[in-house]
Parts: sequence; C-alpha cells; structure tokens
Amino acid sequence: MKVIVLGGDGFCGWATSLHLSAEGHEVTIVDNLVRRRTDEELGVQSLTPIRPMPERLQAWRETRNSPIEFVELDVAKDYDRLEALFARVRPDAIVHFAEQRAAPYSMKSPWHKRYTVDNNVNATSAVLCAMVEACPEAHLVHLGTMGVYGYGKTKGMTIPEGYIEATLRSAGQEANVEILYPVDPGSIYHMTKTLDQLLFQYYAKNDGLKITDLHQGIVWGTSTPETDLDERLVNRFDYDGDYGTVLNRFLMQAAIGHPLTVHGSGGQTRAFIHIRDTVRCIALAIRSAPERGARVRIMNQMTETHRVRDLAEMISRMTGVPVEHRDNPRNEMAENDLVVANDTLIKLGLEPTRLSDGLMDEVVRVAEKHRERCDTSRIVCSSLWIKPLAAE
Ligand code: NAD
Ligand code: USQ
Repeated sequence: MKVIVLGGDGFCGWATSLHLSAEGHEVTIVDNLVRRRTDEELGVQSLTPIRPMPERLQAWRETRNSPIEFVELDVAKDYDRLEALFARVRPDAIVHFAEQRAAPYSMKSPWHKRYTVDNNVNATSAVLCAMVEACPEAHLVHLGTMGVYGYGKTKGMTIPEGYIEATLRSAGQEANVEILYPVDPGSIYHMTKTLDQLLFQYYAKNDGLKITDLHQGIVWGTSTPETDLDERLVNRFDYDGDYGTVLNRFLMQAAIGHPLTVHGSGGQTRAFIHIRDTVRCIALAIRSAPERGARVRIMNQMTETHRVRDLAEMISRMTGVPVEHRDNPRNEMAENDLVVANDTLIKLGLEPTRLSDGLMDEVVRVAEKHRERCDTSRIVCSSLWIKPLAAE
C-alpha cells in the first residue's frame, strides 16, 4: 500500500514509518520538524542522539534498500501543499501523528495552550478537508488518546471502544441511542483530541471518509526491531518534565539513580502500550479499513493498566532507587480505577507485549548508555495546571 505518515519524525511516527516500510508499504513521511525545535525551546534533548532526517533516511536505504520519501510541510498551515501531496501520492492510507502531544507542554502558558489548540485542530481539519478533495477513498488512521474518556466518571465500568448506549430523556419522552462516550479531558492537549473526534464524526457522516481513531494509552519503551538495526535509526527518548511519559521517566530515573518522581499519592491508574505494539497496531489498522460511509471506527490501543505508585514501587524494588512523592503539578483525580475494552485489536491479531516481558531492562540499558546526555535539572515537572493566585 501507499502510506503517508504525518508526524513521521516523532517518537511513534518514526518507529511506525520504519515498520510499515519493512512490511513492504511505500512510505512517505510528512513532518515540519517542530518537535526538534521544541527541544531547543525547552533547552533539552532526546536522551538518545536522534539523527537529522536525511541521515535517518540514508541509514534506512542502506539497511533495508527500501526508500522512504520525506516532505517537510506544516500540516496545520500549508494546506495547498498538503492537498497537492495527497493528489500526487494518492495514498491508500494516511497515518496522522502530527500533533502537539504533551499535556504539561500544553499547560505551560497562554501561548502554549493556544498553540496546542491551533496546531492540533487545524492539522486534523486540514487533513480531512484535503482528503475529500484529493483522495476520498483513502483510509485515515489517527492517533487519539485514552485521555478523551477521562478518569473521573467511569464509576468502575469498563470503558468501551468509543461509543456507548445511552437513554435520552427530554420532556417526558425517552429514546435509546448510541453516542460517543462522554468526553472528560484532563488537559488542553487531551481536549484537542476530543475536538478531533467531532471532526471525524462530521467527515465520516457527510463525506463518507474511512476513518479509524486509535485511542492510545501511554507509550513506553523506545526501540523496535527496525530502530535497532542501525544506531543512526535510533528512536527519540523523552525524559524531561514536559515530554517524558511516566514509565519511561521512572526507568530512566532508576538508571541514573534519581528518586522516582511520583505525583501526589500515585493513585492515578493509566493505560499503557509498548512502542513495539504501537507499530503493530497501526499495521493491523491499515490492513482492515472500514467501508466508505461506515461510522468512525474507534479502537482502544492499550495492552494493560497500572497505578502510578505500583509502577514506581516495582521499579524501586528492581533497582533500589527510592520513590519520592511530590506535590502533584496537575489537576487530576488522586485515585482512580480503570478498566478498558481492547477487543478489536486483539481480534485483529494483536499479541500484547507486557511489562513482565523483560523489556523494562532494555529501557534501563538504553538510558544507562546515554546517561551523560541527561540534564538532571530538567527531570522534575514544572508545568502547573492551575496558576497560583497572586498574593494579596
Ligand atoms: P512526537 O511529538 O514525538 O511526534 C509528533 C510529530 O509530529 C513530531 O515529529 C512533530 O514534529 C510533528 N508535528 C507536530 N505538528 C505538526 C504539524 N503541524 N505539521 C507537521 N508535523 C507536525 O509525539 P509522539 O509521541 O510520536 O505522538 C504521536 C501521536 O500519538 C500524537 O498525536 C499523540 O497524541 C499520540 N499519542 C502518543 C502517546 C505517547 O505516549 N507518546 C500516547 C497516546 C497517543
Ligand atoms: N506522573 C507522575 N510522575 C511523573 C510523570 C507523570 O506521577 O514523573 C503521572 C501524571 O501525573 C499522570 C500519569 O503519571 O497521572 C501519566 O502521565 P504521563 O505524562 O505519562 O501521561 P499523559 O500526560 O497522560 O500523556 C501521555 C502522552 C500523550 C498521550 C497520553 C495517553 O504524552 O500524548 O495521549 O499519555 S493517556 O494518558 O492514556 O491519555
């Protein structure tokens, strides 16, 4: 298949591009490289030394002899070039990773809030609009988030895959309907993913676009069989307080002997998936497009759930590094349960990788190898969800 990967220079996008190319798909990466500029803005680098895009692509050509095309383009802003690209490539599938994805970054300041909304909503809107004009038969696979469901209102019930049966009551009348699961985002970033969902519903209904929205949990790990083939193919490893995600941060902190930074009581339960499973899930999603005119297909892309303090205690037992409970910079529930249905990807053939599969050691080894690149002053999360009130 011809596949365009939007955001293919990022953490999930790079590993996915290589995996799809290795599977024999013809891959075109689109990226405006903003994530590399954000590293400069924040004064922090990926723990692993990621190479410039031309070097990455040269290494892949040498390793697998399967060329990947790269187009530098802002999906949110360069609409005419995006539409022309879709018309030229005529993709069978478009994988959409091209959004600002860090919740703490999205909460840093008024600029960061507005940038995240502008970038993410405009990127998704432009992709859908350009598909209608240039490739209405293509299948869009979007990376959404488990965080659209929120963690406060599930009342212990299993979170279904996107939709829920509801009874509407109005003026003494009643009707049973199927609706999108009520959203409850916990950050400006997570809110943009709930807005994406409405765009998908509209374009599937009005234009018959084929759309899969993958509600993904927190991705952990860093390498895949393809990124391991050559050191120039190394994937990003974010560990800083804005972009680093919790499990990779704990494993990296353990590798350098930094106390494990648990926010609050650590009673937050979240969904997780290893990067190796991320790339497999996307390959499975591409192979099984919905029909034109079908409702948006929503799949929960996660393999297990864990409480943050349980993860920290487990890693502490493994490594001897202490756990440190810190004031929570976020506005989130201190304790929550989380039960998630992920039947669709399992039926499509996903064999889940679990924490117990020995891959945590691999992350620790990668972190130990590059420990001299770590700036310890950037580890603690400093982005606050709620602005402190000015003193009287
Ligand atoms: P990332 O920041 O590493 O990669 C995103 C890529 O998109 C970057 O290379 C960036 O330069 C590019 N990009 C952003 N805006 C763009 C624009 N307007 N035009 C062109 N390129 C643009 O993020 P990631 O961790 O790879 O996440 C990819 C997607 O998966 C995101 O949409 C995120 O919401 C979703 N997701 C990630 C995780 C996770 O734990 N990493 C979990 C669930 C969902
Ligand atoms: N946390 C800690 N200590 C830390 C870092 C985080 O206790 O050092 C806690 C947070 O307070 C939060 C939980 O761990 O309760 C998860 O935080 P995270 O940064 O790992 O994940 P999150 O902000 O939700 O975002 C990440 C990705 C995002 C994706 C989301 C999937 O950055 O792109 O959408 O995971 S999900 O969480 O399922 O919505």
